[in-house]
Amino acid sequence: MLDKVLIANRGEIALRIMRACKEMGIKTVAVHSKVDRDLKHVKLADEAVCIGPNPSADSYLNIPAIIAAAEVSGAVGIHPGYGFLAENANFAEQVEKSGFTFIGPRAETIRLMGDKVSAIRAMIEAGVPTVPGSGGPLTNNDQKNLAMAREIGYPVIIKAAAGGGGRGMRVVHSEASLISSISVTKSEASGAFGDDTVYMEKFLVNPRHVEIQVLADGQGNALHLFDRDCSLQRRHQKVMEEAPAPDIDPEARAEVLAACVRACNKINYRGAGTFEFLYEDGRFFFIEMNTRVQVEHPVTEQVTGVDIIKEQLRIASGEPMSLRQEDIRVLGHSFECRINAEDSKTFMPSPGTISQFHPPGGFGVRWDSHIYNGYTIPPFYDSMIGKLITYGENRAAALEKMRVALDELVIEGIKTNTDLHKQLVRDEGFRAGGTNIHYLESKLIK
Ligand code: MV4
Repeated sequence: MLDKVLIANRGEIALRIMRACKEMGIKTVAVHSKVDRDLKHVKLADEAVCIGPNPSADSYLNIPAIIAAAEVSGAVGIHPGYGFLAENANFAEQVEKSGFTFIGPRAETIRLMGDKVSAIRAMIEAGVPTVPGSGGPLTNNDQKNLAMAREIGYPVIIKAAAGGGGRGMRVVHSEASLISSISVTKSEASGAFGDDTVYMEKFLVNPRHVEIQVLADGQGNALHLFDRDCSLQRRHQKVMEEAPAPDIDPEARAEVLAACVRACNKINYRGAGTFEFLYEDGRFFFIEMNTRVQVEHPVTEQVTGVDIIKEQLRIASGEPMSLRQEDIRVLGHSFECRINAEDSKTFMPSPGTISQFHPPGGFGVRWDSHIYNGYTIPPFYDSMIGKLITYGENRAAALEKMRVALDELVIEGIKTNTDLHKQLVRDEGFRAGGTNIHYLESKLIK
């Protein structure tokens, strides 16, 4: 087992990783920016190293500083968490070349999935269902592109190969705007990512966002931990997630789960990963793969009983998978509300000092957060300050748990989005289950 792990992240996920390390007897090294010396996990770490000034670019994205901190502290492994350097193939490569263990997939796999065109190609080869589309980069041949869109059928969507997560994409509703949309998406992609490669897909009008969690040991053993629904989002930021995804066609689910495991084995995937799908009219369509642990991993942990972070640490230690697919079952239902320090009307970040804090509790209630009474949320980073997770024997029970837990949560001194969640758990449409990716934004406009 890894002896000492450096956690190259901050906030709730750094604390989550630290707890798993401590339970496994792994020593921990926290790295932090100047302002982050008061973070809860920094105080709890065996060692802490300041890696630079407050802007992420100078600290949490500073590869030489992080590798130097691993060297001086004697860490053997580096866990990237999510965001920051988690899906940076060059970072993974430099970590390994410096003699440390990157707690995640091989750099080559991160690169394969970071390029959305090569990711889709790999999925097609593995028999994972993808959205009808170009299946490769668009050429500069206007006539060919027009013919392709006509064949696929409008609306289509043009996406940047280097994009993902909603960045660098444009919907095209008719032939008249196809060619100009391709060139605008290309020049935006060139500016944003330094790569103007774009591809085309049929635009699905009312899909749900359903994703599948996988674990693989890189030694030929891959398994899935079933699915999550992450359709409730605003501007590509997820707001509330649940596991399992409600009201999914059982045959389509069984097929797609098996296909994801097949794909992991085909590319010799190592670590935790997530296959993102759009789900519409009872069918799954692959769009992207995330090669990291995700914010919403706790809902899967609640319904499967598998500690995903501990599994990441075991896999990185070189242990073969101890879990067996046939032992993994979904029992009950789980929700996660992302609690953000933001204005409930304008969604503007609301950093500041927490003057009163009372977390909710009780059977089936989990609070994953680094905040404490008197903690000051700095203005430099993401505004998510905690995740409230509930578990119940079925969807309705987990939702009632969430209603009560949200009413118990007290955070004063800053603005939070707690009221939005309180409205959502009482919303008839959401309570019925299975709402699509447009539901939250259409509700908010009213
Ligand atoms: C799509 C789509 C419809 N059709 N692709 C947005 C984020 C990125 N991961 C992919 N996204 C989408 N791709 C096709 N072919 C609609 C979206 C989309 C979306 C997807 C998941 C969750 C929320 C979304 C909100 C708007 C658009």
